[in-house]
Amino acid sequence: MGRIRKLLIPGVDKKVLVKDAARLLPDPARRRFLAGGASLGALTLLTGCDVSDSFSAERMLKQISKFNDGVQAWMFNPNALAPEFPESAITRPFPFNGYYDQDDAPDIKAADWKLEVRGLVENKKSWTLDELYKLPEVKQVTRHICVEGWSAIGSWSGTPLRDFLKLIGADTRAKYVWFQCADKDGYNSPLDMRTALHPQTQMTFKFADQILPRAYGYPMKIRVPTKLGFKNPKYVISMEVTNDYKGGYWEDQGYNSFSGN
Ligand SMILES: Nc1nc2c(c(=O)[nH]1)N[C@H]1C(S)=C(S)[C@@H](COP(=O)(O)O)O[C@H]1N2
Ligand SMILES: [Mo]
Repeated sequence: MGRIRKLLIPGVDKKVLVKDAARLLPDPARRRFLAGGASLGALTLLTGCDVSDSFSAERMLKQISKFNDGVQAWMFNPNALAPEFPESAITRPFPFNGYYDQDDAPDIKAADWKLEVRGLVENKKSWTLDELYKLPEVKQVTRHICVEGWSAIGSWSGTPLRDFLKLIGADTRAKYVWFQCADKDGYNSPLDMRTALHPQTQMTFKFADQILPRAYGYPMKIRVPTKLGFKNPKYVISMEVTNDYKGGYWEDQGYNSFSGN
């Protein structure tokens, strides 16, 4: 069953909320927030608050009014690291989210799958899962924030995307890395190169130390803890290094492609 959920905040006027939040932010954070498009997504990422009703909107504004310089640095400094958490903070069960029901998620068999590499790279060879599993593994426990109004802490392991880009001889002066996924009606998302090279941006093969379950993107997702959930493509089948803005599933529906810091 198709199920496209829009950003819904019953009883909350999104424009008023964003305006109030901007007013509460001290300069220079306010100027940067406005220059960055002043989106609800940015506020969600900034506060970690799930705005689903007027109560949580109020809580979000309270959070913002308490901000200190440290929090602002995390939000507005592109080199800042997303906060990491202890394993005890992991949300169980971790939520599934897609634009369809979980039963309709791609069901990929390892033997049929290869990661295709395209565009501005020296080595365009496709990668099997066995080859990718041999790459160095790093674990992160970070918060995933969805614009639809929830957040959860998860544990993801895999290889830093920037190391892989180096390995394949990617032209890192290009503007984007564009990911395509196996979803039946297509899903894709462009990632700006600065974020692709961020130390925590990861080609993920495991969730909570186990092979990535189907629900969370088997066999590979891209984990981007400095961006909102929709900028974390699951079931990835190809990556293309490109200077062209190719759009994305949620980006094409009006969500800011930047969506994070
Ligand atoms: N291929 C694909 N990737 C996707 C999506 C999707 O529908 N298809 N949904 C995005 C959104 S909006 C969110 S919040 C996260 C959800 O990831 P999870 O199911 O691991 O919680 O995946 C993102 N990546
Ligand atoms: Mo999301």
